[in-house]
Amino acid sequence: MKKVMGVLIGIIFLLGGISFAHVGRTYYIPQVPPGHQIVIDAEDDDWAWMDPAYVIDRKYLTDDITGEMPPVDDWDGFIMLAWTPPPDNMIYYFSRVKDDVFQIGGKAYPQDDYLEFGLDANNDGGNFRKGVVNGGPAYQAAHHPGPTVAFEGYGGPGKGWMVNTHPVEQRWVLQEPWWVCAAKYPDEPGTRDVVLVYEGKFALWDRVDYAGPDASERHINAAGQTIGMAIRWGDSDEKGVRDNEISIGPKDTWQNWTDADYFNDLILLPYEAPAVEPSSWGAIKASFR
Ligand SMILES: [Ca+2]
Ligand SMILES: [Ca+2]
Ligand SMILES: [Ca+2]
Ligand SMILES: [Ca+2]
Repeated sequence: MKKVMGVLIGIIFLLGGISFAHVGRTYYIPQVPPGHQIVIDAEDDDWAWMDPAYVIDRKYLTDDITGEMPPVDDWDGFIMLAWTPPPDNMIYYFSRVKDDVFQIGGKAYPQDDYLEFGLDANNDGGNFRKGVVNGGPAYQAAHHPGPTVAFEGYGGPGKGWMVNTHPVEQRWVLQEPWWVCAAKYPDEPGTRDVVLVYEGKFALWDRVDYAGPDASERHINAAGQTIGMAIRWGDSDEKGVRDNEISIGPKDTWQNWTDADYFNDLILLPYEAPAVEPSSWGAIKASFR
C-alpha cells in the first residue's frame, strides 16, 4: 500500500482536496469496476476483482484502547471497501471475522460482536454530538449481527441490524435504501469458533437533517476525495463484557465515537484495470476459512 502513497498525495494536492489532517491513518478505497454489480447478500463472489493490496486486515488493525491486537484465536478479520460514482453513489463493504465465542444481546451498548463505522463525508472533522443535529456533520452507524437490547435498529434475520446512538430522528440514515446490509452469524449467543460475515452499502451525507433525506445534503462521491472514516469491530466473548475493540486507527483514537478529528483518511481511488492474479485473491480467502 505504501508504494502508491507518494503518487496519490501528488494527485490529491493537484485536486486541492485536503484541508484537514486526522489523528488516524490513511487508507485507499478502489472504485467498483464500471458495469460490475455488488449484490448485498453476505457472499464474496462479487468481490473477486478486489486488489488484495487494498484489503484492510490485521496487519493494519489495532485495539484502540490497549494498542495490542488480540491473538488470532481470539479474533481475526478483515474488511474490503469500494465506492461508486453517481448515479449509484454508494460505499460498499465486506467483512469476514473469525471469533472464538459469538456474543449478542448485551444489556448495555456495546456488548455485542459487531462492525461499526464513523462517517465524515466532507472530512471537516470536529465533535458531531454537539450542535443542532446530533449526528448531523458526521455520524456513527453500527452493523450488529442481531438485535441489540440497548437500541432500536433496522434490519432482520439474514441482514443483521443497523443501530446508532444518535437521536431516533437521525436514524433514517440507517434505513433502506440509504443503508442496505446482509450478515451471516450463528443463531445462539455463546456459539464457539464462529465466522461472522458483514456486507453492506450506504449513502454518504455531508449534512444530516432530522427531517430526512430531502432536507439533507447527499455527498457526491468522486475520485481523489478523502472521506473521514472510523471503522472498528467490537468483540464480546463473555456475556456483558466487551473484550476487544479493534480499529483501523491507532491506539487512543477511541474518541472517534464522538469526535471526527480521530477518524482516518480514506481516499477514493480512480478506477484502474486489474493487475492481480486471481490466485492471490484465492489465498486471502483461504486464510479466513
Ligand atoms: Ca455479495
Ligand atoms: Ca473473541
Ligand atoms: Ca463533516
Ligand atoms: Ca466474540
